[in-house]
Amino acid sequence: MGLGNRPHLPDQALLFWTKPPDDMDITLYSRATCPFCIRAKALLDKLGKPYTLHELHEGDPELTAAKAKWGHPTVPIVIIDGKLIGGCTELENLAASGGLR
Ligand SMILES: N[C@@H](CCC(=O)N[C@@H](CS)C(=O)NCC(=O)O)C(=O)O
Repeated sequence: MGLGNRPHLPDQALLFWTKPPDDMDITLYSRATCPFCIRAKALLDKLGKPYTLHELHEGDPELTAAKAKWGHPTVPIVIIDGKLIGGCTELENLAASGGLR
């Protein structure tokens, strides 16, 4: 099916549709003690998905800048191919829909 004929899909599914999962460029902004961050990293590790990790501290300027840049007030901040996916919940939803195989 050509891309013009694709059914209506949410953004996360569309990401999977248009790009093979193995080519995904995954970046995580995280705090080491954050349970949601631990969950997100454990999921990616379990799936064997490589990712770039920015393990930061509360008040770290890089974390403050990332929250502002992506408009996402909590950690983890999950970026795939330069696009904000969301946090741990959205990452888990993406995985559950087959988008992270
Ligand atoms: N729904 C979010 C919840 C994330 C969340 O609540 N993270 C906490 C830390 S565990 C947080 O960022 N709190 C504010 C902060 O640390 O600045 C997700 O699934 O990622």
